[in-house]
Formats: sequence, structure tokens, C-alpha cells
Amino acid sequence: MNWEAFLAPYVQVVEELKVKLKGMRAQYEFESNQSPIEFVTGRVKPVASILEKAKQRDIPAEKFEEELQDIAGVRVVCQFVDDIYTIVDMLRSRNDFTIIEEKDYIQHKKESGYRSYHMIIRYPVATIHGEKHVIAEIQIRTLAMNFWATNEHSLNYKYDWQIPVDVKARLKRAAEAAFRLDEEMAKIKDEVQEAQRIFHQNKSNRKQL
Ligand code: 0O2
Repeated sequence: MNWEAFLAPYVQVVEELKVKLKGMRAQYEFESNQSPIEFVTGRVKPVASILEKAKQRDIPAEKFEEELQDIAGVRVVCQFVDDIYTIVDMLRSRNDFTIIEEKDYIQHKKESGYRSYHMIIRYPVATIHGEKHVIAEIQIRTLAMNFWATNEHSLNYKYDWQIPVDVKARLKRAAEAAFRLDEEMAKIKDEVQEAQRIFHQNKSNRKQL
């Protein structure tokens, strides 16, 4: 397998999606001094992880493009849970890609305690050989969900996906605590946003002086 050639369209998709989503963030801030997007990251799955996942799920190389749906991954991190659904609605209304599947792991958390909203899309990318449709995954989650998922991911690596029972139980409690934090923050969202608007306004006033 020529990995550089295989992954090139995925690299392009991740870069394009990052530019578009960061552009949306800037536009929100410009127009209303606040944004439902806190930050955007993206990555192309490392070759070792692609091979590992393919082996676990018995996926042959010719089916990687169709069945490994997170080779191109972009993550949108929000402050509040309802921001996630604002982003989801906005992504649904776009016409530069098609949505293949949506997985709401917020309403239906995973057994591990994982919460996040996943959107699997088919994104047309221009290559020197013409247009190619690439499958990509957009993960949308709050800062609290992201904090939990990042730590759980590290522990999975540390324990080679065999996290000890006591650590697993703690992680589940931590996931519930992160969820309660999101719930509490939702209750004071208006106040937090007003404070952030004032802060941004003062910052741009200072810049103009
Ligand atoms: P990495 O290192 O992020 O690339 P499915 O067949 O639908 O059940 P699938 O195909 O794995 O499952 O898709 P799913 O559930 O949408 O998960 C894809 C990615 O979501 C994962 O990629 C993780 O990034 C994230 N994710 C899903 N479940 C968990 C979880 O329990 N904990 C954490 N921390 N992240 C999760 P990879 O390939 O696992 O990892």
C-alpha cells in the first residue's frame, strides 16, 4: 500500500474542514462577540491505528475507504451542550458535503461513559485526477466531554484497552461529574455569555484606541 498516496485526500479533507469550521467560528465572533465553537482540531488517523482497527474488525485493504469512517477526523469543541446542537443544525444545512450518519452519544452515552456527537460525512475533494468523495468523521463535544475523553483515551493506551475495573469505575463517575458540570453550566449560560461579550467588547475597544 502506498500510504502517502492513499492518505493524501484525507489530509486535504481535514485541512479544508478545519479552515471552514474555523471560518465559522471567526464569523460568529465577528457578528455577535461569541461563538458556539470554542476550538477546532483535526487529524488523519496514523497508519498504525488504521491497521490495528482494520485487524480488529477484519476489514480488508480494499474496504478501508468505505468501512474505516474516521481516517479523516475533525473535532469541534463547544462550551455548552446546546452549542453542540446549534453546530449540528448548521452542519445539516450546508451543501458542501452529504451526511451519511449521525450518532448521538450524548443522548445515548457509550458503556464507557463516553459522550459526544458524531457526524459521518461524504466530502467531495478535488484531486489532480478529478473529484473524489472521502468519508470523514466530525466529532462535536463540550470542553468537559473532551477533557473526559482525552483522559480516558490516554488510560486506554496506558492499559492497552484493558483498564482495571476500579479505574473504569472511577472513569464512569468522572463521566457523570463532567455531565453534571455541563448541566450546571447550562443553567448559568446567559450570565457566562454576557460576561464574555463584555470582555470581547472591551478587548476590541482597547485595540481601536
Ligand atoms: P482515535 O485514536 O481517536 O482515532 P461503531 O462501529 O460505530 O460502534 P466506531 O467505528 O469506532 O464504532 O465509531 P465511533 O463509535 O463513532 O468511534 C470513533 C471514534 O470516537 C474513536 O476513534 C474515538 O475518537 C471516539 N470514541 C468512541 N468511543 C469512545 C470512548 O469510549 N472513549 C473515547 N475516549 N473515545 C471514544 P478511535 O479509532 O477509537 O480512536
